[in-house]
Amino acid sequence: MDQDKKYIEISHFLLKKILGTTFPNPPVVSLIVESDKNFKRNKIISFGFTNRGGRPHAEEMALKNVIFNRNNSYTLYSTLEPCCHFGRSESCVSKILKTKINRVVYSLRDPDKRVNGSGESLLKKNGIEVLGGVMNEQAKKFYKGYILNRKLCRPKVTLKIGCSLDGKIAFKPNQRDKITNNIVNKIVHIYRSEFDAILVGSDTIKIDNPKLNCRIKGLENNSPLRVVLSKSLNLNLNSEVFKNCRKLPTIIFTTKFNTEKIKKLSKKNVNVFSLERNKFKLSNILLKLAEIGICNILVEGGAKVFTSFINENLTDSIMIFRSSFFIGSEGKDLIHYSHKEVKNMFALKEVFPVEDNTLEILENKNTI
Ligand code: AOF
Ligand code: ZN
Repeated sequence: MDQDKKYIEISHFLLKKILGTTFPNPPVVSLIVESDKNFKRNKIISFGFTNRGGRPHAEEMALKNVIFNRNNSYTLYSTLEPCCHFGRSESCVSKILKTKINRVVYSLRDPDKRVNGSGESLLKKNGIEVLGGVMNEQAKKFYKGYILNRKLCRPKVTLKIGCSLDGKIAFKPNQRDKITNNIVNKIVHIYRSEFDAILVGSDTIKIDNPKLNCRIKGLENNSPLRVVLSKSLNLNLNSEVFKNCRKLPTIIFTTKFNTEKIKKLSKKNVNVFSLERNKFKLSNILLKLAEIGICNILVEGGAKVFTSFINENLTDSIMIFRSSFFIGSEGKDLIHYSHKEVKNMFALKEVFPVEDNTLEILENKNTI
């Protein structure tokens, strides 16, 4: 039906508003549309989002308080195939079947093994008309992190880089310099709110001492979980990132076990994951993060961490905020790539002006 695309488009528009707010579950938007028997008159009578913490699911929220009229038809639109597993509560399919919904239209088949087409089959078996895959390609863009989590057991990795016109990230090694403008700062904070986690290396903690939260008014509660990589655990316990860890979950990956430092960090509510030296690899770290439900992770530095993500081919997307001045050869380089394939790994997708700076968005040509 013509209107199916229209309502799925509206759901996608609303989906953008809840990205990064539903960890550890995927964000979903659901609409209920009431129609007369000929589908000539149609109106949205309810909508729902996946709530914070991932439950209740969007469909449950949308179905709440709907009053069904015997003479009308009801279509439930959803950005994701409704679930059919008994999870933390009753499944959405089971809830839908208890109502007068006649049709279900969704965008992306749920890649979670427990669903993956079974939601659709169960609805059909019970006499509901189902149309799946509407605007599937657009949905895939929103759900790329979720798809990677469920299919490759790793989150979608985005590098966020601030650099000079000639690609330097500081005027000299081991110092923090402001390179991009103030609007870039605000944009970065808005982006942070859409991610499940931010990751940095220990040098960034030592040199920049960042808070790694979202400080835009109204989005403070959307701050992502913070992840620090530190083999040696040689970190100052008074660093900003170790403040407020009760409210803002903070994880460290290290190769140290049972040290006094770990005890002190645990007291501050920092979660420390200790890995054997030979297991301290980005692939293992990403696997662990995927297991706890992280689908989208923003890597904010520094150069060593960027270099590893690029060289190990674990980067899906790069956001480069570039200033309009050169730093020159004495500046600190962004990345030291180690093999030829890296040269052609990324495609430039979009460029936006940000006053006198630019934002370039690149995507890995080979990720699913
Ligand atoms: C839906 N609507 O709004 C969401 C869905 O831990 P549970 O029991 O909440 O289940 C999580 C799974 O539910 C998740 O992996 C995905 O398959 C699905 N998410 N499904 O019908 C929603 N968030
Ligand atoms: Zn559900």
